[in-house]
Amino acid sequence: MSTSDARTYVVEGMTCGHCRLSVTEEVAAVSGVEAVDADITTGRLTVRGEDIDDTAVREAVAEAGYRLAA
Ligand SMILES: [Cu+2]
Repeated sequence: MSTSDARTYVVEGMTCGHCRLSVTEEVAAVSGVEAVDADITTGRLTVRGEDIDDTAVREAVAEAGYRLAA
């Protein structure tokens, strides 16, 4: 059985398509992640996958140069 689900985060500091691409690429590399969508207008980051680790997502966003809103 798949335990795939979707989680939503808010990323601070994304202002353009390059920001969006950087965050998307880093988060897509997190274990278990199947799909990532980032909206630069709202900062909303939607991550779909199995057993997603919030800490790993946070670290991936930081790796891209941004941070999650508290
Ligand atoms: Cu940018």
